[in-house]
Order: sequence, then structure tokens, then C-alpha cells
Amino acid sequence: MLRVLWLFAALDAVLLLDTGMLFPRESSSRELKELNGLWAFRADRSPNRNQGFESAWYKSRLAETGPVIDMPVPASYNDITQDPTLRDFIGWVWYEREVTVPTRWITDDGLRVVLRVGSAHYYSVVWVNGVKVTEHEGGHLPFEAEIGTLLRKDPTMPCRITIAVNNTLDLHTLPPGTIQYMTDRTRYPAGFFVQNTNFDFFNYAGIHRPVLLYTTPKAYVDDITVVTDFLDDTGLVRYGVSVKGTTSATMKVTLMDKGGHCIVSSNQASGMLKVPNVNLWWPYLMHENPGYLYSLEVRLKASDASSTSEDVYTLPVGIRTVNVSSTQFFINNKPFYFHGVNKHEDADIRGKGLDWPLIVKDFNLMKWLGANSFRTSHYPYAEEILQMCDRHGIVVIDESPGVGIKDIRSFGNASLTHHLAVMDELVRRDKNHPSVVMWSVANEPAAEMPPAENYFKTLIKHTKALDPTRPVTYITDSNFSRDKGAPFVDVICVNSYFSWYHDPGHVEVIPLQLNTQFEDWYGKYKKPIIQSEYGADVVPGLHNDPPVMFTEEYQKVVLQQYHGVFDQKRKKYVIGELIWNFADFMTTQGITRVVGNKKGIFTRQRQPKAAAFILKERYWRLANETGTLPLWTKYPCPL
Ligand code: BDP
Repeated sequence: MLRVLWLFAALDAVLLLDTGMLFPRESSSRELKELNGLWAFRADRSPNRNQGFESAWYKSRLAETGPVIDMPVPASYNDITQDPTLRDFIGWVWYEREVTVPTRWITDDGLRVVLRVGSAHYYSVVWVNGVKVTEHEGGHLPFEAEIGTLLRKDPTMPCRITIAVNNTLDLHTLPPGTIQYMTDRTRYPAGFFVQNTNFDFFNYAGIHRPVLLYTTPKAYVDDITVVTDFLDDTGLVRYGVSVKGTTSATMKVTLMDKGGHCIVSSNQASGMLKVPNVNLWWPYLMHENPGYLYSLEVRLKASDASSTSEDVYTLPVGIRTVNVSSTQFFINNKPFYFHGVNKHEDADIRGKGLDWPLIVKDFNLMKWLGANSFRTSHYPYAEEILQMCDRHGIVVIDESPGVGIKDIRSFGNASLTHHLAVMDELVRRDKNHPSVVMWSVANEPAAEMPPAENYFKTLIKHTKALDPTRPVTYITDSNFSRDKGAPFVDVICVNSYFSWYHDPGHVEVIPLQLNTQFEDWYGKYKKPIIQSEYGADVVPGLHNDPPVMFTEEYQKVVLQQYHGVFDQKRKKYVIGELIWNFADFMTTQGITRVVGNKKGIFTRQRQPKAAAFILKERYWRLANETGTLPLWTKYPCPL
């Protein structure tokens, strides 16, 4: 009974958010039109980067106000052309696309037509036929606007979509940055400025995720929230549906199994569904049938005159629980050990643009490696990726774009307010993914600074209020004795680079230093610990034995030194290890980076370095010890 009450409380908290951001899905009531492909594009190279607004480029076709080039969507624009000034461009760029909208979408004024952008980095303003329809701050989360009403005002007009995107980062953006003007005319030309940041990846920009139009009836399912639990073999799905466009509606909510058979249904907008003989959602390598998903179908019909048609939306649902003790992490009440990777959304040519071949290749590599988890370092990844995690049972630590918060001015109220809003948007988008087991609010902030205490206390409390069902953390860089935020996290996540940034070349210090790190953190906070980053750069193909830095041998030996300590501590309070990084990735140029960060165990083209085989051997061994491998995958791992 207590458990059931808790489920209700958890759901009410999540429902505090007032509008939904459901992933757009086709159904018998919803049509969808993808606008991916070639868009017209121009960077605003005027000295103040503001000519586009001053000359109102959104009012006519972009090609009429100046030259345009082809730009693929989704993709970062930086690596598409041969022009170095576009790769390193800072300021507004303009995208435009004309769309033919099906006539029935316009004539049927019982339909909403929604324009949705999966993500665009960093600040976006959107116009349709010259009328501003929305703007959005933040690079990794979706935004949308209803445009049907506007299109109906003049059905003879085509639907011309203009999106201006600005990649400038300042002290209050997430991630933060500063613009520095170089005024010494003996060294820099007039107007010369640079973008400074405190994070280690290229600030790719543009429209990174799909743009699409979709329809819903006027009375529609705006949001769904599910919170799950189980008692013995009965699954409990507490759900809440939020409806917009009508004040009175009839509803049918049906939970179906994988085969589409109805398990249980209800005609209430919120309630508890009981699932007999439940198939729980299990992580990859922890069960012979990982990633089991039910479907929650919601059928809604307005019972007043506001809308005549039914709206249908189907949400995948995984039934599982997550809990943390002072020494362990539990999924479905069984201890879970994270053996996984940190990733980036990053690849040749497309930068951070969503790319299906790349996504599927990465999942195949993770499964080959025996990885059961990853962290979305250092920003929220595409929803399409989280859906893959749900289906394959890959566990996710879902991170906000709070990376590189190092300047004391980025701990003020303006920054905190924005950070809270980003957590709202992140939780609203990802709350229903069974694969997401923990929120990470930031990476390696300067948590020793005095304002960090209040900042993280507020941020973590807020995130827990949004979602009391998942633990919350932020990632620390080992500033153990000075860290002001650590008391508020549920799990300590610590990054360290022994024998790399400290004591370079001395792998023999790793066991002692790592042991000290763990004992210090656990001794002080008595919370479970994840080694959330460790690793070493390798220029693929460089060899030296005895090992020296940047060779394949050195990365191998660094990993092995860490693993020895993990094996002692995982029996106590260490609950996971995530390699930095899954693959090499692009960074800003600097003297410590050779065409990007080379700490990948795979190259940027996704070919294994020698250390990938060490990790594969280990992860499959760990899976064998800690999970229940399906028979065909028994250790030693498959080729
Ligand atoms: C860590 C950061 C990560 C960097 C990594 C490195 O969290 O973003 O890429 O260091 O230096 O501290 O390789």
C-alpha cells in the first residue's frame, strides 16, 4: 500500500510541468511530414551579425536577399563546406525551406499543424511566411509551434519556414562561454573576436535533429507520464494523461504487450494499471529478454463541440524500478553494475547531426563491447537514441548541457534560472524512458567556489521535485576536499586522469591514487561511486613497448591499472565504470589536441584501437559475473 501511495506522489510531482513535449508519432489521427534534406542557407557575415534582422531576411525568400548555399538538415554546418570561416563562424546563420502542405491540413480547421525542431544549436528564432512563430534557447532539446491557424489565414501562400540559429555562448548560456574582442590593432584586424569556452568538444552548430510537421486533432493528448513499479509478479503502471483543446473528453487507455494483446484498460485520465505476470524491463546482459516494452495506447475524444475526431497516441512503456543504497545501485531490486561508455554526438562531416547509420553502428559496437550503459556526456542526446536504448536495454545517465561552468559569474541567478528551465525541459522530454535511470545536472563545474553550494542544492532539489523516481548526480573532477555540491547528490560520479594530466607517463601511480580517491570520497559521503571518466589519448597506429603516452600500448596499460582497483572496490561501493571515450571526437584547436580528442577506444570512424579488445574482454566477463547472460552470449564473448 505504501508503495502504491508513493507511486501516486511521484506521478503528481512529475505532472507539475504544464505543457508536454511528446515525441511526434504517426497514428490513425496524426500525420507526419519530415522536412529533412536540403535547405537554403546563409551565414550573416555582417560586422554586428545582425543584418538578417535589420533587413528582415525572414520576410521574403532567402535567395532574394543575397546568395544562398545548399545545407543538409539535420547536420552541423561547420564541416559541410571548404570554407574555414564557416567552420569557425560565430553568430547568426539562416536556414529556409518551402514546404507543400497537404490541402486537407489547411481546409480541415479541426486540425492542429505543429512545426517541430528536434534541436538547433544554440538560440533559434522561427518564422513561417514571415511571421515569427517561436524562439528557443538551448541546443539539445526540442521546441515546437502550432502553425495551422497561420497557414489558414492565407491558404494560397506556400509554407515558407525560416529558422535563424545563433551559436554564441555567453556567461549565462548552457554551456557557458565568453566572447573576447581583440583590440590590439598591431596584432589583430578590426572586429576580430573569438569564442572562449571551458569544455572539450567542438561547438558544432546548426539544425542538428529532424525538423517536421505533424498534425493532431484540436482536442489532443498533450502529455503522458508513467511511473512504474511491481509487487511480486504484478506490474504497476501509474499513468496520467494531460489533455489540451477541450475541457471535457472521453478517454480509453489500453496497455498492450509486445504482441499487441490488450492486458488492461481504463477510461480514466489518470490511474493505476495492474499487469499480471509482468515482463519487467531489464538491461542488456542482465536478462535473457532485455528491453521489454509494453505499449500504452491513449484514445481521446472531446465530448463537447471543440473537436469531432479522436486523437490516438501510443507510448512505449518499460516497467522497472531504480533504487540506490549507500553501496549499491538497483534495477528491479537487483544490483546493477554500470560497465559502459561515455559518448559524444560527433562524427566526420555531419558533426552533431542525427545520422541513422551512425546511431545503429554505435549500438552494434556497444553491444559487441558488452557495454550495458552510457552517459550522455555532455548534453541531452537525440530522443531517437534514447528510444534505441529502451529497446535494446542500454542503461542511460542523462546529462544536461551544464558543462564547463567554471566562471564565478556563471553561478548567479540568471544562470541558475536558465539551468532550472533546462532541467524542466529535459525531464519533460525524457521522463518516460525506462533506459534513463539517473539525471546528471552538470559536468565538472567549479564546485569549490562558494556560490556552488546554493547553486547545486537548488538545482538538485528542483530536479528531484520534478522526478522523485530517479537519483540525481553531477560529475565531479575529483576536487574532493573542496567540493561544495557533493553532499546533495545521490551517487558520486568522479572523473580522473591519473598518469595523464597528473604524473604523465607514470602508470605505476594509478593503483595508489585511485584507491585514495575512492576511499576519500566514500569515507566522507558514504554514497556509491561511479568512475564516470578515465582514459588516455591514443593516436591510432602509434606503438611503443614499453608503453609511452599516445601509443596504443599506453592506453591499454592505463585501463588495466584502473581495472585492478575497480575489481577490489566494486565488491564494496563502486557501482560502475564508464570509459572516456567511446570514440575520438572533434574539439577546438589547441596544443593538447591532435585533430580532436583521441581518448576513444574506437577511432572517429568507429574502428577499434587495441584497448577496445581489453575492454570487450572485461565487460563480457563482468556481464557473466553480475548479470544473467542469454545462453548464446555466454562468456567468452562472441566474435
Ligand atoms: C574531462 C572532461 C571531458 C574531456 C576529458 C579529457 O569531462 O569533457 O574531454 O576530460 O580531457 O575532464 O579528455
